[in-house]
Amino acid sequence: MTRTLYSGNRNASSWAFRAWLALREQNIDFKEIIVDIRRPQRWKNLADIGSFSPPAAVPVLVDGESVIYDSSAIMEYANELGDGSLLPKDLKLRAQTRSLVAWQHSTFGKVCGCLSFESAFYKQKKQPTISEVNQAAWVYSLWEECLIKHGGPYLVGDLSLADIAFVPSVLRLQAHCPVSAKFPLTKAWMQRLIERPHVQEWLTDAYALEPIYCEGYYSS
Ligand SMILES: N[C@@H](CCC(=O)N[C@@H](CS)C(=O)NCC(=O)O)C(=O)O
Repeated sequence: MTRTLYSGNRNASSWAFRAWLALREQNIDFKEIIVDIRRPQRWKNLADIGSFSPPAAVPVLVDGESVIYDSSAIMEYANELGDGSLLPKDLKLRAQTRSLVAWQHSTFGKVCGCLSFESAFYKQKKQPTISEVNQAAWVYSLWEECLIKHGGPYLVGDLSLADIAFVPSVLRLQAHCPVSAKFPLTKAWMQRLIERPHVQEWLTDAYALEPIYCEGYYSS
């Protein structure tokens, strides 16, 4: 096995989760090395990653001589190594799928920014603020529109990179701001995503870990 994914702690690395999930959904063989990104060991461990991958972050996929860094590049690579089914054949639908992935990748972290991926695993959840509830409802309405437009069962029809990209956000948002009956398709889509066997595999490990508390979570 020459393919190695350097990933992160199951309850902390949302980016590694996306890359790992795309590889798994495409049945790609890989060895996994979990890099401990908790403080204080985080700095030394990521510096070590920096010795072969310029961003000094996880995930990184090393495939023979190739070093593929950044979750979105790994997700695209997984799709191309596999059967290509995670991007639609139709040009415009493919562009829309990539737009959703790019949105998640670029600015989606600002949506309920204090509700981190780590916080999805806290036993004691904080009460969301009104702003967080409104932001989550706005996102749910946009997901609902996608599901109506493309007919489901996933955001652009069949399971795609867009669904995979949003899994960590689905977990952190729904853990704090449950979807209302106004968005039935979104509610069913979230459930469908979470129930996927590979998602469950990651989550079983994540819930078994000691939570990682983020500063300011309970006071924001
Ligand atoms: N854009 C990168 C983000 C990766 C990232 O921020 N990973 C975190 C762990 S979840 C990390 O390694 N951060 C180290 C740092 O930013 O210094 C990707 O999609 O892979």
